[in-house]
Amino acid sequence: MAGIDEVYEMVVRGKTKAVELAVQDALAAGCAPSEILNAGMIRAMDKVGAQFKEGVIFVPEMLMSARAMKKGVEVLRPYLVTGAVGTAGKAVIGTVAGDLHDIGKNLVAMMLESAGFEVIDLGVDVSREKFARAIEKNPDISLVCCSALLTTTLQALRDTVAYLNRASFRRNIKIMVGGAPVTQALADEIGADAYTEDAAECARRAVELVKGQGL
Ligand code: B12
Repeated sequence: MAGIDEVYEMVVRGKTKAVELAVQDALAAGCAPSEILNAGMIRAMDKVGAQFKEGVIFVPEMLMSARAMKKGVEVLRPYLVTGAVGTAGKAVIGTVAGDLHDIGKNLVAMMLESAGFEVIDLGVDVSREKFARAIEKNPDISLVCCSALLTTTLQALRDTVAYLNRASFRRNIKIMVGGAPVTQALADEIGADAYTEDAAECARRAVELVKGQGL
């Protein structure tokens, strides 16, 4: 679909203003918001990642594409977020220590809000202690989501989940983990309650998990 290809191209090239227009055009042409996100923007970030790996582009270009995608998501947000905020429970989310990637984490936060969660977003580079403090301050939190995008920060993910698993509040919360290098096998190994590959599935699973907990 032409509209989505344009979104893809402009994100790859890091053209913030053009992405904004391309997303508006794609919506006006009747493209589904989820398609614009997945086949347009997320596919573009995969291309950008591959180009970085090949040494064709460097960190500044990756950053420009990230900014462009964020702009595109801003335009899409009203079409993706629909739910009544706060009715599914309270969640806390963050990207683990040492990791600055936040696009996927922000999408997860957005989808959780759409599914009715009130979301406390701790941002990026979040220490295990900071996650724990947020839960202690908000005893009504029923869901903790940890994102990790680097193979080098999978250890921080492991440490964070281990730390939360030892805490007295553990039985009141469900822990979800995700991010490109995370797998179901890793999630099982480190003692998280659930892993999903993408943000939309995360929100669906989160609702089930928290309901199952009877909170
Ligand atoms: C954009 C980007 C950056 C930007 C980030 C800007 C930002 N604000 O986020 C910048 C330029 C800062 C950056 C820096 C670096 N990056 Co970078 N980056 C990327 C890139 C191109 C895209 C990431 C992205 O946003 N993807 C799109 C989102 C939507 O996908 P996602 O995050 O995976 O999220 C989805 C799912 O994983 C899931 N999900 C995410 N979180 C969670 C959480 C839960 C609980 C659940 C259930 C699901 C879930 O849902 C999301 C949506 O459906 C990737 C390549 C790639 N394809 O991933 C490389 C990549 C991740 N980066 C890489 C590297 C090496 C780096 C640097 C080390 C480079 C350097 N030499 O400095 C630094 C590290 C900085 C740091 N300390 O974090 C490597 C990692 C390699 C590895 N195996 O570890 C990658 C894979 C590129 C590559 N192919 O080499 N990067």
